[in-house]
Amino acid sequence: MRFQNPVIPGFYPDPSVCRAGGVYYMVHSTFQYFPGVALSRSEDLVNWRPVGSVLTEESQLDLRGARASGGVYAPTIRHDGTYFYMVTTNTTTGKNFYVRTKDPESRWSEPVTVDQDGIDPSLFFEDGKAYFLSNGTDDRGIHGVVQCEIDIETGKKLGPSVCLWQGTGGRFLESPHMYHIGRWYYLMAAEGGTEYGHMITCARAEHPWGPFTGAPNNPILTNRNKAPFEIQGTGHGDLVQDGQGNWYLFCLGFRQNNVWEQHHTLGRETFLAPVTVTGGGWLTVGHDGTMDGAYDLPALPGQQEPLPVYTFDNTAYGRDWLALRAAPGERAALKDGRMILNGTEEGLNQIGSPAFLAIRQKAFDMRAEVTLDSAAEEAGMTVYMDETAHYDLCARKAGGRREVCLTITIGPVRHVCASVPAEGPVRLRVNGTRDGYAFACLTEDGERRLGEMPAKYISTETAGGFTGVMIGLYAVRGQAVFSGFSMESYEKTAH
Ligand code: 6LW
Repeated sequence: MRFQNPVIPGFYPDPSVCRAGGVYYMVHSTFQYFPGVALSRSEDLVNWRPVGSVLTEESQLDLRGARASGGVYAPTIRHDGTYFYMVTTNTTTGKNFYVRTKDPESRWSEPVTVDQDGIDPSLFFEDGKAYFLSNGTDDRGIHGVVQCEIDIETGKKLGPSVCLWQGTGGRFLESPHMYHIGRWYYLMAAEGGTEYGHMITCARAEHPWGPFTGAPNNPILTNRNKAPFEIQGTGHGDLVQDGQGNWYLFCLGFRQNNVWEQHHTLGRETFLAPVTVTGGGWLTVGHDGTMDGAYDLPALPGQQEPLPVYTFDNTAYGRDWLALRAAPGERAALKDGRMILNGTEEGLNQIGSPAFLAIRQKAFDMRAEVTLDSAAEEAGMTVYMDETAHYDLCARKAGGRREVCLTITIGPVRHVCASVPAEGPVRLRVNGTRDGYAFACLTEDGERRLGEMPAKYISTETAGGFTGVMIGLYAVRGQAVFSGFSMESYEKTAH
């Protein structure tokens, strides 16, 4: 099949993948969003269907007080022959923990914590043993890829944490994963930071405790010198083998909104490239150690499917719509083709859990529309990076009348750009392009344009952090009823 990258567009960072019974499952980090850790499923490695979240209960995930891009960092998913395991870090509580289940599409267990520090934990199972890896500090105080053996039933360490490898000298050695392929144990990691210098490096040893030797072709993947090219920041990946013995790499990367401006808004997305094990026993990624925008892989049958038009009928809370920092409870309900939000005192600029549900923006060229019938003091549709960077198209009460306005938050600046009087239900419309967003509302008097805002002020480069732009619906102080939602992609490529 010929496919376009990213295979999973939009805010789906830190991919980790495993195969069991001919089905592939992938997990992604979700930071301050609830429920935590996105779960997707595929039968062909190219078409991925979101199936829900791993950490669905507040007893599994406490995000109270999580700042934007805090909370859940990179997860790993593994199958030991009986159970699926998902291991991750809640950076807000500082704990590394795992949960498990026999059926990943049902409820996962309560968390088991492991007393080894660092982020990006991973598991490696072999011969009845469970190895726990992270980018931490070992029992002698040495920092790097650190490993200990654990009792998988209790999470207790069965021996010391030992530093296995310190990488190739790049900053932020992260995302360690161990694989046993043929004669060698391979340790794959990311270096360079999750920005434009990102890369994947590799080392191998004949034993899971080393000594590890770095690959002669390190970094085995980076797009840092691939220019002009829209795919940047490729790194943090995981390997998986198909039923025919072929190896593939899934990794994160991002698409610059424009080649000559270093901004990206859609977050870190998921990319796929083939992997070759050379005659000398080293791993090579893609054609030349870079990530391409498309590959032709005859070993993968079928066709890449385009993005659907997202509506309230084909989306669900916890799978497509996410809340902030806590289960939405009474604050939000999505049923019978409508979303009802019961606004509290909390607005979008606080580190809290407002009446808010959001879906990932997946294509630059897109249109999102919704009809809003609001009795709330303020309610609307927001193009939302985080609490410091969002553009809100909202209906609100102003001096006894109602109006629709475009309000922006860019860092400390909050500004009402435009407003038009509007009584009764209104249809809100956002058109996105690589350059920015155009905001309009449709009332009985016809279409009223409220203005355009550049994409770059809510990009990762301006707002900071590890997340991507979401299209959110929200309400403050009072009830708002949303209906007729659609989010359509007009991307020229397969996506
Ligand atoms: C993640 C780290 C990284 O834990 O970014 O790109 C951090 N790599 O490995 C947050 O996603």
